[in-house]
Amino acid sequence: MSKILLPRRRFLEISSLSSLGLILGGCGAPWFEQEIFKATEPFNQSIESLLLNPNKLIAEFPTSSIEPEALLVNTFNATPKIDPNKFRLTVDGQVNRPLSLSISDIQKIEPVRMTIRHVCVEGWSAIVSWGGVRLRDIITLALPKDGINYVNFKSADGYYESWDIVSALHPQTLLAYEKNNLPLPIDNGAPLRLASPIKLGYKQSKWVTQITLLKEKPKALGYWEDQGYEWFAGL
Ligand SMILES: Nc1nc2c(c(=O)[nH]1)N[C@H]1C(S)=C(S)[C@@H](COP(=O)(O)O)O[C@H]1N2
Ligand SMILES: [Mo]
Repeated sequence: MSKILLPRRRFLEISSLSSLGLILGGCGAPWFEQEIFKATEPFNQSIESLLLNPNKLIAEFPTSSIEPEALLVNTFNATPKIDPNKFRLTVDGQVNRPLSLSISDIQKIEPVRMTIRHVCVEGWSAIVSWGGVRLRDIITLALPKDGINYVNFKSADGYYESWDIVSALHPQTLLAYEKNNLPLPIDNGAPLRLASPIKLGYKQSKWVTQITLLKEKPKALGYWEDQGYEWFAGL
């Protein structure tokens, strides 16, 4: 997975402080240096071993194979209206540090880009380049408790999804804010959507507003799953 090329100033910002430091530093909290230090220590054996596990990476495509017209907008409710200045991503559930992140907080986390195939069960696919942050980086920031098995995602249009924790922590599972090297269009889920080469299209929630870490599988599995579609939906 290639890193996004950044202007030099931005690169220095990112390389000189950890993502965690930048975000917590923004809160002006006096305890933040101490917290950064703590977060580098093993905080959770099971999540930690998943993060260290050599996940099988899915081969990516060269950017020359992007199919700009092939990604069809597939939205089942009305496209939500989100004010990017007021937008917050909530991370809660079984975590030691619940988060409420603004777009600029999220853009301080190390950005990554990947070019992958998006596959919709309705019989189409598209090679797309996504840019954003690894979901695992957001989950790590929230200091997850031991024994988490599932992640629930709520979207601003009422869509909802749940994933297994292993897939959620896969290094190619992103919260994307760019599509094909441009800011993510509203119709494709701006400001933040899931993107991953390991799951079918309907697992990849657009307009994600809330991420909840869970020990138990939720009763409501997902918008399509609750109408009979497969839950794991791996590719
Ligand atoms: N919030 C939300 N996320 C969603 C959907 C939706 O209707 N609402 N549709 C899903 C389906 S079936 C697919 S194939 C992809 C389509 O993404 P796109 O509209 O960016 O092409 O989004 C998925 N995520
Ligand atoms: Mo889909």
